[in-house]
Amino acid sequence: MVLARLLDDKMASLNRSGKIHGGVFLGRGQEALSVSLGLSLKPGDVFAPLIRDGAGRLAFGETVLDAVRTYLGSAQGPMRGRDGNVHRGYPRRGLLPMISHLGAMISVVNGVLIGRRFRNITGDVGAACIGDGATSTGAFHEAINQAAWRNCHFVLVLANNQYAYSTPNSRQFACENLVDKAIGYGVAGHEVDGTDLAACLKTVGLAVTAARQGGGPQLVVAQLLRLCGHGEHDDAHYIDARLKASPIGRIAFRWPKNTCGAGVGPMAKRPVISGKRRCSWSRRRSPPCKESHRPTLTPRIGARWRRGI
Ligand SMILES: Cc1ncc(C[n+]2csc(CCOP(=O)(O)OP(=O)(O)O)c2C)c(N)n1
Ligand SMILES: [Mg+2]
Repeated sequence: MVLARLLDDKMASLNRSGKIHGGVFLGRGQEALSVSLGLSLKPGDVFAPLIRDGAGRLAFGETVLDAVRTYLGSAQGPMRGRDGNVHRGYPRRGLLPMISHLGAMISVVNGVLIGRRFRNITGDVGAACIGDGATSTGAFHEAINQAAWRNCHFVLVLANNQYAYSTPNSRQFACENLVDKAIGYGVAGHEVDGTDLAACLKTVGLAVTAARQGGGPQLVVAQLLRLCGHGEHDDAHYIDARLKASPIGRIAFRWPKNTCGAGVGPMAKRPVISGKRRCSWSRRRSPPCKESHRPTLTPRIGARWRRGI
């Protein structure tokens, strides 16, 4: 975790000094979850990390040199200088190069696992990482559904870092807790404090073991906070400076409700973390799908809604 954080800091500094061109995307605050997944997988397993999974990559066996060489566009890097940052990978070693952050890798991992099954190779686990934002995409829905009915040896690790770019969870989805989605797809759901390394190692380890033993797909939802912007081009002004300066962001979930965080009960329900009070918009918000509960519709669209157009 420390190595991953140091590497992230170095990449950010190289970016600021103009040595790295293009985007730099960091995993500050997400290391415990990411490293737990990397450590829980074995050689032969398939791992599809995302832009915030530097720690998991290192734990799975990627070298610091490969990461730095890719960012610097070196011909000696794994992508031979043809990719600038986070799309690097080694398919033969089970570390898949990512396509998109928004759920695209789930079906890729499904494909690898199903392909192996056709060749009678079983016992391997496939793992993909996504963020809260990805759960609103069709790619997520289609792929988790496919993994479920195919009963893939699959672990989907969801880093709920409270934002997709600058959009807080309260404006992304209406469900109370993302782990509730597991039951709708018929997969096992686990919830964990993503700022607690011991808890992450235990929960992710259990999920990987369950998937390996044929227990079907496992969804692990971790509550944590992105301690930086979406990329280094984003100063994350919408996140409280005290939280960004904290080492792992845990205080975000310890602050009393309706001040700056949501408080960690069993798990924080809807932590909208910003300098402001917990978003009044989310408290005023009504359950979806009822005509009378559509306060945000303009009168014109509201009329159309009522006419069913
Ligand atoms: C299909 C698609 N649409 C949009 C994007 C642009 N995009 C990249 S990351 C991102 C937000 C992701 O948020 P989240 O899933 O919460 O992950 P986080 O960045 O918080 O780790 C968006 C909109 C994309 N990569 N692919
Ligand atoms: Mg997010």
